[in-house]
Amino acid sequence: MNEIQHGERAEEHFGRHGAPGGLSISVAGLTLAIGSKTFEASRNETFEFRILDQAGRAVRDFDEQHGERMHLIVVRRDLVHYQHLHPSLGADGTWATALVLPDPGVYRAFADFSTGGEALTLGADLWVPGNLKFAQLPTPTGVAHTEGYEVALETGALAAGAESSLAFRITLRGQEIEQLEPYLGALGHLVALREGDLAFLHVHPTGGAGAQVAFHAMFPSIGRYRMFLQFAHTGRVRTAAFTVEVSP
Ligand SMILES: [Cu+2]
Repeated sequence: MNEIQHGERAEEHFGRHGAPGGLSISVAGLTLAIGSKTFEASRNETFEFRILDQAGRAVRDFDEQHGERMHLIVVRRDLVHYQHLHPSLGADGTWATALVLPDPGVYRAFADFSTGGEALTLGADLWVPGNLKFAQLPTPTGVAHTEGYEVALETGALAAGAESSLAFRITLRGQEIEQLEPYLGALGHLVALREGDLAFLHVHPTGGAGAQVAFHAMFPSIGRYRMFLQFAHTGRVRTAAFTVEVSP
């Protein structure tokens, strides 16, 4: 695991450009260019995109982060239907992956990558026409359930602009699981998105053991955030989602 040193974190969280990631389709001369942005609900489609430089050429050299050269996060704008995919890179610089968008709505696609040593998260919207039913953000809670697992969030009060420690403990049928399995070079992967604009926070794994995995996160402002924890157990990746409230 490429553990990021403490002092470098603030810069990585906010980028060198002063803002959280994922809010823009173009940052630092690099632009996310997507193929078709309109999808049919529940249909298995191919999603293609490229990262273009200022001259409009597709970037083809990407650095590995957490064992992959591209992390693609897709979530509906009301923060349901979270997906985390690893597209493959074609020789011409086109990234491609199968993608199913389950229900109508507007989705946000985040391309999270590093090139030339610079880590960036670019974002663009995808559309699924149809009869829209938006979900309310669930109220904050310290426990989430997924596929029979209960995941408990152990943290103190979360404060804007300060580094927060987040730990998760995973039980199955009332018993702590014996050992989390490695996923993306750590014992889990966590993405936090801000309600209202879907600002994308970089969160770094800080360790863990047995049934517990821990992270450091920097929430840039007050407000509510939806956190998506992914962990591996019995050979499968599971996703648990939490709403948290960040105070001044
Ligand atoms: Cu990934």
